Amino acid sequence: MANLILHEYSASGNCYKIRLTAAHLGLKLDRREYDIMQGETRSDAFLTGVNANGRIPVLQVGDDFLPESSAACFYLADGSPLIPADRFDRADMLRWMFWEQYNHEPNIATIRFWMGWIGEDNLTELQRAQLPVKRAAGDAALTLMDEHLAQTPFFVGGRFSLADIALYAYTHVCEDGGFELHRYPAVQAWIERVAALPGHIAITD
Ligand SMILES: N[C@@H](CCC(=O)N[C@@H](CS)C(=O)NCC(=O)O)C(=O)O
Repeated sequence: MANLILHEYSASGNCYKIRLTAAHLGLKLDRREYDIMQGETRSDAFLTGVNANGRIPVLQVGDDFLPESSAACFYLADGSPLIPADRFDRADMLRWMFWEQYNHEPNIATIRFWMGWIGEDNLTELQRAQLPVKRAAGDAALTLMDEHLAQTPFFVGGRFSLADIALYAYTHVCEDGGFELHRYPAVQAWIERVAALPGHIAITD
């Protein structure tokens, strides 16, 4: 495989998904840090050279740049046991990854960022108005996960896959945004299962 560089902000769960995938696969990533609080992903150099969408993570593969955490995880894990061999299970894995991006991350990750990085007192009027809506949507996502995980040890086919990595990243730190994990016992047990797997690394690693 070509040289791999992760353009990232290391506290971001989206960036952690890629590091966690690489760790499970034993792949080495070089890391370039950008301070998103200082707008470093909005510079002309970043927009023209790394990602026109102005966001991290971006996985650089040789001279090619791949934004979007799910796409980057899929690139790294292609052909490995982190992607189910069964056709239906493979699509089901994508179902959970798309769901994470639409129903989970915009609520749970956004509230974590607002609370932990911007600070509740510094929210705009619009953010303040959106807070209860996003909290309810985040709790609905955790409830759906809890119901699913009460039936199965991992999200797809009873085996650890990219779906678990995508959902673990922001779920295990959701209390940073004030979500209460003790209300979701099957999610809590799954978090412990994922963290106990060989090859696991922490978001702070
Ligand atoms: N859907 C994207 C989300 C990327 C994203 O929202 N990145 C945030 C940090 S987690 C960012 O770069 N924010 C800085 C900015 O928007 O300027 C993914 O999964 O990679």
